[in-house]
Amino acid sequence: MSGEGSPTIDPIDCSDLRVAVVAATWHTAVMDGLLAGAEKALAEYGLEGVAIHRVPGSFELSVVAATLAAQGYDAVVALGVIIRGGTPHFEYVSAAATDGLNRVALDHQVAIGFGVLTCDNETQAMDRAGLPHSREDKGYEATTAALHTARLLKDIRRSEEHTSELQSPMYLVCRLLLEKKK
Ligand code: DLZ
Repeated sequence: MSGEGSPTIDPIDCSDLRVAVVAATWHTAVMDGLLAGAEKALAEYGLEGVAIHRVPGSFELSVVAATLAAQGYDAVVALGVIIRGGTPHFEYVSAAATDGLNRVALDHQVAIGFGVLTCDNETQAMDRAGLPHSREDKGYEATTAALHTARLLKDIRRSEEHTSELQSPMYLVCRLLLEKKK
């Protein structure tokens, strides 16, 4: 996948959202770049003091994301770097992280920022890590995607609540009584 076509989106206020970051530890230099990108985005969107939970590898991201989602977080940003080696392990860890995080999003209806790089080598990963010479900043991108999705989910739920309030029998009776009084 190329980074071409990625949208430019303006920051929105997300200071009312509960957000957490879960980050793997493999490939330290790349992870440092992803984390810095995530922190930059969180600050731009009005979020301070967001907890960062470290897990050993990308395989462990999903279970921690699921626990955070079950605790009621609006968005969980997952960061990891998986680099292809000489064995099929790459495929298993990549699939576990991707499928696992997607499952958390759907099962908990929570915004998940997918900031897991799956690369052939370290150079490719460095190029996407938001470091001074990188072309892309996937930590920033994944965080902004999660925040915009969380905002949208919250807005949809609010308007749904409002619509069902307007349709409740109590509301309709009150409306009728008020109309009669006029
Ligand atoms: C084992 C492993 C390997 C080979 N490569 C990576 C990697 O490139 N990136 C990553 O985040 N984690 C890797 N891991 C560790 C697994 O994700 C996991 O932590 C271990 O298999 C222990 O469950």
